[in-house]
Amino acid sequence: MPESEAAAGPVAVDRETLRLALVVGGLVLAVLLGFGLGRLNPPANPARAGAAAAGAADSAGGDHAHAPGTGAHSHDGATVTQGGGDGATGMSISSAGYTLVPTGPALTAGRAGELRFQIRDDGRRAVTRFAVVHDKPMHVIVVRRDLTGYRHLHPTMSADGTWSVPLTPSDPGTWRMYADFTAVADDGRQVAAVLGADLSVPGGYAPRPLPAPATSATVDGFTAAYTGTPEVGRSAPLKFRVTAPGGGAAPLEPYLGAYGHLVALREGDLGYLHVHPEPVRDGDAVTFWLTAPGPGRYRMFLDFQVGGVVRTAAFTLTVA
Ligand SMILES: [Cu+2]
Repeated sequence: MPESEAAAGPVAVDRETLRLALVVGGLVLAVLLGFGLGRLNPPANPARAGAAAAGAADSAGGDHAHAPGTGAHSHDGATVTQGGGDGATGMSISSAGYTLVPTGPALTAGRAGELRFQIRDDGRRAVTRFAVVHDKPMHVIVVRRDLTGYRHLHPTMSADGTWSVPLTPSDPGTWRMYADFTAVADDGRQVAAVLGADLSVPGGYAPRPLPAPATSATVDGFTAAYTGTPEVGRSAPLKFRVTAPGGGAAPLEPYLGAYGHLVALREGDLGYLHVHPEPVRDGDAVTFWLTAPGPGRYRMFLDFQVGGVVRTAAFTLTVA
């Protein structure tokens, strides 16, 4: 697995995790299921386990979206800081003391390249300790600024904290990259952040208009459709169903700790929305809780896995 290198980095932390697992086994198991924060740093003492377990249960309930502008708040006794003033994140290259530093070679449209970057802390040092969230220590989204060309990537980290992943931009233009991660500070504090940076891919840029709003989308014969109406400032459930090419419910497989992964990006500033999945399906529906930070148009990208292949269905959404 490409992630093994990164996951193997914080050896001392893993050992600590193992020790604590004996004390707070149930809690660690709950956290491992993929909601809330990652598994590297469980609470430092059992007294905090109760609060953390309550937090995990809250997440499992699903109604876990954070009110817009909530800012810093607490999960599992660790401080979590979200960037963005209204609940959207990813518009800033620095947030919560961390900075995204692209370090790679320039990218060329249609040519196999590599996306490379570091996350540096407020001491200008490359961060090497990350918590595993939704099965991965680092999630990277790449999209052109017209919201075409979406990619969801999981880079690997070298010992010096440089993350890299192969990337072939399909077309010229300005692309946006997002690094979605939870860093583990020296004192064990976990800080979740989504940082964004632009990447220039030289050549003529012919932006495409956003497709019309729709509640269903077809990819490789699979049709994904959702019900539910996102609202400004309120967490609302969106239920997605995927139909197989031959009809009937597609046999979804777990992907990133759930039966799907959803990212919503806002037209205009490319604000990134955290969307929290329910770990358990409702029949054949996968539920996500989404809070729209404001009115406008968004592009939602649903990753789902069938037969070992991950596909992405994209939807334009208008929030009134
Ligand atoms: Cu990911």
